[in-house]
Amino acid sequence: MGGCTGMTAARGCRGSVPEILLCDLDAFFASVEQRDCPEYRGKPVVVGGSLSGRGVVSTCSYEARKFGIHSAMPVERARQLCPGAIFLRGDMGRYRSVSRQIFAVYERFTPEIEVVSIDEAYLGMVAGEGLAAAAEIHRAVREELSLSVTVGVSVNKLLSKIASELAKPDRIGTLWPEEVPGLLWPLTLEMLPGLGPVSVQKLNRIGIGTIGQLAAAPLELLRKYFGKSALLLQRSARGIDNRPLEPLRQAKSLSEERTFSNDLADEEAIRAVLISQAESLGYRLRTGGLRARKVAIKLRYGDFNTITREQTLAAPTDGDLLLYETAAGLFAAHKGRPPWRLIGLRVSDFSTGEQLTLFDALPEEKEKELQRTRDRLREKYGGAVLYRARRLLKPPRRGEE
Ligand code: TTP
Ligand code: MG
Repeated sequence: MGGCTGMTAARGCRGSVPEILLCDLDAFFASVEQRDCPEYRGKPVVVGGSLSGRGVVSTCSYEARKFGIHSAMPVERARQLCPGAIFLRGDMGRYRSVSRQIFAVYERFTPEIEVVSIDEAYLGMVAGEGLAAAAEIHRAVREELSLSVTVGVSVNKLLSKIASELAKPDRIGTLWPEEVPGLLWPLTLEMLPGLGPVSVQKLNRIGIGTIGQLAAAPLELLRKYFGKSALLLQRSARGIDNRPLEPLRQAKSLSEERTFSNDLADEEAIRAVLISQAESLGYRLRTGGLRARKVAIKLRYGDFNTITREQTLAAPTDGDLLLYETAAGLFAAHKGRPPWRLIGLRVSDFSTGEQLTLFDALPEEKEKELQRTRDRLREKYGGAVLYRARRLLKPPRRGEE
C-alpha cells in the first residue's frame, strides 16, 4: 500500500500510534434471549414493544433481519413482515447485568474504556497490540459469556467504528488509514457515522453520493451548506478523527446534544429528547461510578441564539430521574418562544460514588429504583422514546443532522 503521502497516513507510518478498538455486541438483547432460551436459537427473535402490544422494536436477531425487521420499526410492522417470529418484551435488568459482565472482560485488557452504550465501548490499546487484543476479547466473550461481539480495530474512533460496521456480525475488522481510499471512499454517505439522512440528502442534491466524493469536494462548497461543520465533515470522509478516547474517570463533564433537522415547536418532543439524554448520561455516570453535582442545558432557539443554563444540585446524583427533572425545570424556565433548533444536556462537577471498578454490580435496590424510574418515564411518554432517541445520540454527531 502507498507511502506516507496524500490525504491519509500510511500504515507503515503509524509507528507508535496507539490503537483503538470498538467492541459492539451483535443483536445484543436478542442474543441474550437466544443464549438463555435454547429454543429461540436459529429463529427470528424480536425484542421490543410495550404492555399494550404496540411500540417499537428494540432489536431483533439476525434471522429476523432477513425479513427486513430492524430497530425502531413499529412492532406491528414487524409482525406483518414475519408473523412467525418470536416476540419478546425484553428484560432491561438482565441486559444491564450481562453488559457489566462484558465490560468486566474488557477491563482485563485495558483501563482505557469509553462506554458508548449498553453494548458498545471504545478500548484504548498500545501501538501494535490492537489486533491481538481484539482476537482475545472476541474469544473471551464467546467462551465465557456465550455471546458474539464484533470488534473494529484502527487508529482512531471513527475508523474503528466503521471497521466494526463493515465486519458485523461476529468478526474482527480493521480499517487502517491507508485503506481509506480503497475501502471507505467507494461507500455511500450513509456509512459515515454521525451523518444523518438530512445531511445525506443535502449532499446528494449537490452531486455528492460517496464518501470519496465528500473527501474530494471543495471545502468552500461544503461550507455553504454545512457552515462550521464542513471541515469536520470532510475530515471524517478522509478518515481523520482527532477525538480522544474519554474514559469516564478522566472526564470533567459528560454531555449529549441533538440538533433537529427541522426546528421543533413541540415541547413534549424536547422533553422526550431530554429524557433520553438523562437516561444516557445517568447510565454513563453509573457505569463509571460517578455522581454529578451540576446539571446544565444548552438551548438553541429558532434564531440561532444559544444559551446554557446550569443548576447545582443539593447533593451529587447519578439518577436518571433527578437529571431529567432538573433539565426539564431549566427548560421550562428558559424555553422562550418556540421553535427550538438544538437541545443539549451536560453534567459536571463529579464526585466518585461508592463503586470502585467500572462495572461493579449496582446494588439490587438501586437497580430496581432505576427500573421503576424508566418504567414511569415509559408510561408517561411511551416506550419508544427512550431508545429511539438513544440511537440518535450514539456516536457524537458530526455536521448538521
Ligand atoms: P445496537 O448495538 O445498535 O444493536 P444490536 O446490538 O441489537 O445489533 P448490532 O449491533 O448487531 O447491529 O444496540 C444495542 C442494544 O440497544 C440493542 O440490542 C437493543 C438496544 N436498542 C434499542 O432498544 N432500540 C434501538 O433503537 C437500538 C438501535 C438499540
Ligand atoms: Mg450491538
